[in-house]
Amino acid sequence: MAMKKPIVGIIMGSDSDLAIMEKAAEVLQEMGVPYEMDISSAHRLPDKTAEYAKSARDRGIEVVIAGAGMAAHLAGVIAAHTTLPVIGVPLKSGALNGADALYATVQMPTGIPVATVAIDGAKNAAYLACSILSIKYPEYAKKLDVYRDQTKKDLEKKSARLKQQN
Ligand code: RP5
Repeated sequence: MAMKKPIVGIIMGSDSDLAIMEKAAEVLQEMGVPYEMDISSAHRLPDKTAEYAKSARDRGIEVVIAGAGMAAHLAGVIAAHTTLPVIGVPLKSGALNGADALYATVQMPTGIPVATVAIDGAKNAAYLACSILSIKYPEYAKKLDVYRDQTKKDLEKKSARLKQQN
């Protein structure tokens, strides 16, 4: 997608993570946040992962969203190499259905935090990125307000419909 200079970096451990991580991209697109997307792996591409994280701030990235499954060290390794906010998305894959990725992503040592969302919570990772960015860019605060207002109206409509039926 052609867009302004990216301020959010979406990164994932494998192309098999794309179907879920694309949902973060869709939310950022809706919110008008320029982003970049790439594949790297803490284990299979350790040098690329370190370089990605080390160069992120200088490249203009302000928030990183990192998704990985199983022994999910991607978000943590990125957080080790940058002081930018890193949001981790544990992905459901393998025999343990994402519980392994959740623990690996969330249980970071003091001083190297990863803001971890739910298993497969790529959309919430993007909304959280917008919240972080809204401190600097008021337009994203406005877009989040519009989104939440719409969610509220939709649920009120559903509630009214249910009451009518009963
Ligand atoms: C992790 O292992 C990836 O993030 C992916 O979720 C999982 C499986 O990767 P593939 O074997 O499908 O490449 O590193």
